[in-house]
Amino acid sequence: AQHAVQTADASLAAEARALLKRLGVPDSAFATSGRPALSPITGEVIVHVREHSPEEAKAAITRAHEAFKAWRKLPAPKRGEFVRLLGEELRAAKDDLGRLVTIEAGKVTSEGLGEVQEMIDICDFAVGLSRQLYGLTIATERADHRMMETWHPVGVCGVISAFNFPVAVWSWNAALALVCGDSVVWKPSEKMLLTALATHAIAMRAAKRFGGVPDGVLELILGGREIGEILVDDHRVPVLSATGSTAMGRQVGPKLAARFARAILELGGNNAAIVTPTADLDLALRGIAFAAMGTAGQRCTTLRRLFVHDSVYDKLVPRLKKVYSSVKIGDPRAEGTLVGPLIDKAAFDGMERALDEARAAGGTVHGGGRHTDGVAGGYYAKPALVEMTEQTGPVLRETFAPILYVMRYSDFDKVVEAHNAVGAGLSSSIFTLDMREAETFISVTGSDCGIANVNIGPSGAEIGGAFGGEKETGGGREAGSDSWKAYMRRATNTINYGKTLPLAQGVKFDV
Ligand code: UN1
Repeated sequence: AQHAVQTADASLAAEARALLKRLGVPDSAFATSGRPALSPITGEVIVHVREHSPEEAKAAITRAHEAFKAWRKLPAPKRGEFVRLLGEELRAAKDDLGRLVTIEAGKVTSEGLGEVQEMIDICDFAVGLSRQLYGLTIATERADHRMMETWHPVGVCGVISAFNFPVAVWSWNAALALVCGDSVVWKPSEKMLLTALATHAIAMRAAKRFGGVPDGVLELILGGREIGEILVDDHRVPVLSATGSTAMGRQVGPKLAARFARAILELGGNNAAIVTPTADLDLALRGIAFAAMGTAGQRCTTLRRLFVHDSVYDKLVPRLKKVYSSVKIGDPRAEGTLVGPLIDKAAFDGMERALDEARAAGGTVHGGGRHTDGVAGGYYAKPALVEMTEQTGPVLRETFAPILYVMRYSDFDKVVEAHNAVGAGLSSSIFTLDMREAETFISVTGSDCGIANVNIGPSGAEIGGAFGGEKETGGGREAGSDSWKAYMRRATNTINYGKTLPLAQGVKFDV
């Protein structure tokens, strides 16, 4: 198997180019002068992609703005029909697009496919939603009046997505925005140009089948930060969903606030789990391993801090160390690989730096360092388990790499406090069979995160729930539940069907 992987490397670029062709990406997307699109599997360049100029980006927003004017008039269930076709096209392309996610983002095969499955799931969700964009009818205090609310499309929805979920994040936003009657302009991570091009081509096929999708309803703009800024600054973009670091959110958030645009911010996480005395340790072990090492620690929901009760620490942590030292790291295409490459050298260096800081802060590091066996190029890291005596130094921030900081605790109230004592507030979990602990953890005095789980790790959320977090995570919610409301504007309507004009609050104004 080792040999097969080595020889397959020679054809990685060729395979990726064949996938792009099959997925319908036109040759005009590529130019030798463009930005190199790399695979983190080997670090090799697959192809050079033509990026957009600022003028082209502005023109795309203009097209989207014009398209919105027509799209908003189509009944929502009809818009849902387009999203249904998008889901069908994604189903047909699942294997190819999943494989391309593996090649471009370095995700292991099942996670590459899983990412496309999330896209399909949100399409299904949005199709149902297209017949459920309900407003309330409200009791009015005036006779012969009716009060109700209507939800209207809001305009162009900008989407800025990160490298780690290169296509799913677009779909959570786009599927909802489309049924809500918005048009969408997408600026993907400059590290993820190929999967973005492929996704756009898939969506264009669905649009063609649908027939009546106005040109510009879905736009893709490729480029670096300056292209993203155009989307952030353009007043014709009333809602912008941005996924990335807290540092990025600090730049984007105030700019959107200055022009009163709606921000859906999906920023950093520093997610924790608590393992209590009654925890099912077999289950906890698996939950922790997937959440901490899966996707090579590059999910915003990745488990980064683990609090283990004194009474189970010496049972759980040695087992965890064993799992860490035996987990299969390597080419994400190879069967059985659980941990693929980091996205690039900067990510690996960031991990090394955090581990040095942890050592300096008194931590004991198990694992870590570069994995080189059986891989040709790329930055593969050995996942690190770091025993810390206190929550300090690098434990307090997000390092986008497979590092799990482990700490002991003895008091439940204090551990909940420690759990919440970081900047981010995305996801969290508790492993316990004690009903009081479980309920307290998800209660008002428990976890302060947007996601709080019991006997499940913090990562791997389904699309049916609202996804997002509090504090430095940015407060945005995407995907399920009533997240759709962020993509629409609400009008409150009061209708007088009587012959007099009673005023609210009993005010008299007789002229
Ligand atoms: C992200 O890392 O950007 O819950 C999102 C999860 C996925 C989404 C992660 N459904 O892990």
